[in-house]
Amino acid sequence: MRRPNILLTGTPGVGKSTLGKELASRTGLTYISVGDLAKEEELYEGFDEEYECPILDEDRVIDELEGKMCEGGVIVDYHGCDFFPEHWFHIVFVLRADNSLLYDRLESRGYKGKKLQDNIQCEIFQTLYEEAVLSYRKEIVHQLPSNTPEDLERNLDQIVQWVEQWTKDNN
Ligand code: DAT
Repeated sequence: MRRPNILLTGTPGVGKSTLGKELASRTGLTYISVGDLAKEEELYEGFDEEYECPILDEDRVIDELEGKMCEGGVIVDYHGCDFFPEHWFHIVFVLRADNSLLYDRLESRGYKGKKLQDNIQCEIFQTLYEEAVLSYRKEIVHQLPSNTPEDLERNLDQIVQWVEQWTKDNN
């Protein structure tokens, strides 16, 4: 049976992994965090001194995921979206959170100084939304508010419904 691939993107802290894991458990799709995958498989090509984090080796990430993406039924979570092959995804969700909430979430994750400020700016300038609409057909890119538990529940309901409809239409 064919199943769709979903991309969850947005600034760190907007709620991608929270939504992605719950979505996987409700739909049976496979959740993949690109950040976690890169850590496990060491898919890096150097170290960014300014942000004190390793630099993702995008080509190796693509090689690593290609087989699974061809099979379908994958939920990909990453705070970037312009390097994935466009044909991988049937739908793209950009999660959005209010600045003050995001600030608190990132601060409690231990972000501070420039890293914290830059991530808040990334959300203010809707960097990931712009990246998504430049990288995918506009019709498949959707923004989702991700501020409250009610938002989470609403997003889950909507996406579960979409997955069921897609699966019906494509089998
Ligand atoms: P991301 O994967 O985008 O970095 P996350 O899923 O780890 O984000 O969530 C960051 C924090 O925010 C975490 O403590 C859970 C909380 N959170 C996520 N979605 C939320 C929502 N809709 N309402 C309230 N809190 C949320």
